[in-house]
Amino acid sequence: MAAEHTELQESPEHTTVAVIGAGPAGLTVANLLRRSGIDCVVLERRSRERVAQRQRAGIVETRAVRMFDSWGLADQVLDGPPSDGFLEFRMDGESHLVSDDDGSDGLRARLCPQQVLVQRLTAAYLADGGDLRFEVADISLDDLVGDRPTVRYRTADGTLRAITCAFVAGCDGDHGISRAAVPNGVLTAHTFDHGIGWLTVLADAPPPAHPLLAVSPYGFAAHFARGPHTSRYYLQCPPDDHPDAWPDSRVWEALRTRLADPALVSGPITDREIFRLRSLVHDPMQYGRLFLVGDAAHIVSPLGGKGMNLALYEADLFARAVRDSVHDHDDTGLHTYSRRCLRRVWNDQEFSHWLTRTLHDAGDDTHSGPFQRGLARARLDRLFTSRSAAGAFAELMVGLSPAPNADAQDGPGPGAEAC
Ligand code: RFL
Repeated sequence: MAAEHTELQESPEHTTVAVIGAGPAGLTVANLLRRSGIDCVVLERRSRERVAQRQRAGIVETRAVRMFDSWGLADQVLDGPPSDGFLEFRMDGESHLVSDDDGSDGLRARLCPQQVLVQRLTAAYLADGGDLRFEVADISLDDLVGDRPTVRYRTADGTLRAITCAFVAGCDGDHGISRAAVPNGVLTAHTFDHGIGWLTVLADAPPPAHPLLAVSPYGFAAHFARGPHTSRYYLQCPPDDHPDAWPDSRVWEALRTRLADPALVSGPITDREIFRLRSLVHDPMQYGRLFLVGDAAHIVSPLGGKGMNLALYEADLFARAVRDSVHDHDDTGLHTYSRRCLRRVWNDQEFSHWLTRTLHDAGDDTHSGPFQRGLARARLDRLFTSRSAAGAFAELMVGLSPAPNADAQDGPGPGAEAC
């Protein structure tokens, strides 16, 4: 019974960084801190098995691959072959290949499903002696603007524990407790609802030759690899639609029509859900000694493949900032964290928004009318025929813009004062 467990069982532990959440953001933060010789504790509410099964993203972008490589972690945590760098746009059945070759040298994007990255980051962290506690409950954060925040939580057997720390990394996604611990009025939420739904289906079926985005009068559809024998598909649908309205036969028929591929090979569907395309940014991404990382601070609609990759970018920035503070007493990285993150967040939101609008408007013109349809098709035509338009697109795909030297010019971010 809860009343038996309200007593704190031990005096508080101390660590330098308490990391809340063991998704891509939290596990990357933890691994990079460990590599920097900085102690941390990761608290995750789910079991190791549940965390390791969450299938979402499929590509680690070029910038993130180079980031893992710079920490000596690329071989350990990235599975799968390099992406060949091509994206296929299928317009009313006509194929256009667009390359992500931005002219830069070095490692390129890797095909690596999110759950595989999470499994490998978990294994790397534990093999390195990392402290990762699964199935914790009732986490609360106190004294975030003081020198020593306190994290309280309950273990799986109901024992109440407390950890004091120098910093909290809030890596617990959109529905976590970290952002909720910030007092009302401190953060501003910028939201956008595209008014579009997507049915997403995971199936044991052959992946496409290239990530495939299809535009047609029947609505948007996409087909992505999620492993050598696994695919993820997306079908535009009304935002209030229900998965039960999409039996297998309807899914495969709609995919064959919209992908203009009557011979598309089907397979057992293992997951099916409908979600609304929405975008969200919280500003600032810091409150006192709490730093929000990844989906805890923002949601990017999936087109463009930026959500997980942004989380990896911010994890790197945060770990470097803590390293500089702890080892060199240099707090510049902490003070500029929010502003530097938000610069990239808005950059990626714009890319994702552009791609989302363009691919939906160019298809079914009942959605936004024939004028918007004409504009969207003109944008795609420019992408397929103009070398400079293709170059700008490639730069956004690989994740190397805005350039790091531009980051360095940023001043302290809002909300940085309390740290
Ligand atoms: P996560 O992955 O949500 O992990 C948060 C972790 O925190 C835990 N947690 C808590 N732990 C302790 N206490 C609490 N109170 C807690 N509350 C939550 C959770 O159990 C979990 O383990 O956030 P993180 O680490 O910031 O990573 C973000 C990415 O997961 C996300 O951006 C991507 O999945 C977005 N996304 C995609 N991103 C890409 O880069 N490329 C893609 O192709 C791509 N496809 C997608 C996507 C997201 C999708 N969804 C969510 C609509 C496709 C889909 C369908």
